[in-house]
Amino acid sequence: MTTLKPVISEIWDQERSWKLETYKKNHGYEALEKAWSYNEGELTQLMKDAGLAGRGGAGFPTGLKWSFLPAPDGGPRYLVVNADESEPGTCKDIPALMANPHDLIEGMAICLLAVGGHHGFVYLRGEVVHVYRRLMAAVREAKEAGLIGKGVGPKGNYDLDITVHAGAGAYICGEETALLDSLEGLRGQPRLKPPFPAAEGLYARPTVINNVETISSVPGIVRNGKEWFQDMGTESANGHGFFSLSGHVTKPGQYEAPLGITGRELLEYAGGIRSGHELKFWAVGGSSAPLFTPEHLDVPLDYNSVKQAGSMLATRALMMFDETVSVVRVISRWTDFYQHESCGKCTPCREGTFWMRQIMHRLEEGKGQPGDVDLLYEIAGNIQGRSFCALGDAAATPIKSGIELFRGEFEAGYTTPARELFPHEKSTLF
Ligand code: L3W
Ligand code: SF4
Repeated sequence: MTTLKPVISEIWDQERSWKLETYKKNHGYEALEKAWSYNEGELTQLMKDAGLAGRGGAGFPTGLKWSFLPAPDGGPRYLVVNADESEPGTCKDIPALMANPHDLIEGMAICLLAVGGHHGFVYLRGEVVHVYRRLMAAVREAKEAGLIGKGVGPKGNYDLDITVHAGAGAYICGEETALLDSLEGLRGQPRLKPPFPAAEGLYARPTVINNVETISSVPGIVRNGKEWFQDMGTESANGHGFFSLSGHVTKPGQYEAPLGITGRELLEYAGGIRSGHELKFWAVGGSSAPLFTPEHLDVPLDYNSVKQAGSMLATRALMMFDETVSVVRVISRWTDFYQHESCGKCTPCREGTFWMRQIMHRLEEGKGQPGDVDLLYEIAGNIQGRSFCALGDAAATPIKSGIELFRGEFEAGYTTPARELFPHEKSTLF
């Protein structure tokens, strides 16, 4: 049985874990102190050697991303932290920011040193006002302690500023280039890539964009060394990560563990499926990835293994559904979400999510028309690979996967409402 590995969450159950005092008592800011003595390029190399990959969904190698920044030209270079967490089921960054904001601040300071930047931004989901306040208070504490601010570091000559920016609650602003537009005060819509943000990001300057969990993983690596990180995980995926369990599990929550832990092991830590019920299907990487069934419970949850098994590790948001749940109703709610959040820039996603939503609603209400399931599958297939950003694909993926796995349930929607087929559905999810 794989042992859980609390790293970012190690101090979460300590009293006032979010305070600088608590963080410092638990080795907080020791990594930053160490980082000041690294030569140019060494911190980036350390991330490459450790094998840290982006924890926001794509799993892109972090050190490689940092190394993409062009050589300094005297102008500003930025770090932007993506804290716009809003994918259904994804709930790791917000608790991490609430319980341990200094881990992120320390990681940001180290990343800025690594890339020769002086200004970091946190783009935070707008609805979480309590997190905004906590993060602002933590930045203030770090400034007052002289850890960041003007003229910090052993020579007192390095400026390290952090700005916390609250978005306005649009899922698309979690897409990195839409986030940059939003941060610049524009309407948040994805930009054409390339140029990638590493070359032309915020205010058209070289910019590193990483997820909260990615940057919060940096201090541990600097403090404990690359071997410590390499020793966790599998051959293709090093280190620790959050696995967010929700749905019909006995103890939902965040489980920080080495990558490669299985769904079965996580389920055991979470007390199993609620008493008297059994697992029907589950989402492994939030609502954007193909669904898994009980037969996937032993797949090691690392990038390659999950891909080989036909899904995506993505945000490691495991949503577990028991036999009382209608797959049509679940996917219908996700489709509502994607249609609502579609930014409207490209036709396949703007129109396609609207059509898919109409058909999903018909099937859910038992008012489907003959041929609807094939039509739905075809529309989803036409959106995939033809949308401007990942949101279009994300909307289409669970629909295709749901039909492939549970076609009979979709076709039952020609005659029978889902609520009649699943009268005992008891869920806190809807
Ligand atoms: C420079 C190159 N940079 C790639 C950078 C790129 C980005 C990173 C990965 O989306 C995924 C998405 C969602 N020169 C580069 C380069 N880069 N080639 O590498 O890029 P990409 O486009 O693969 O991913 P992304 O845009 O960062 C993230 C999936 O995550 N997802 C997300 C869910 C939601 C949340 C949330 O609510 N917090 O994360 C779920 O599946 O679909 O595939 O930085 O610039 N040649
Ligand atoms: Fe906007 Fe959807 Fe097109 Fe992305 S795929 S650019 S969210 S309309």
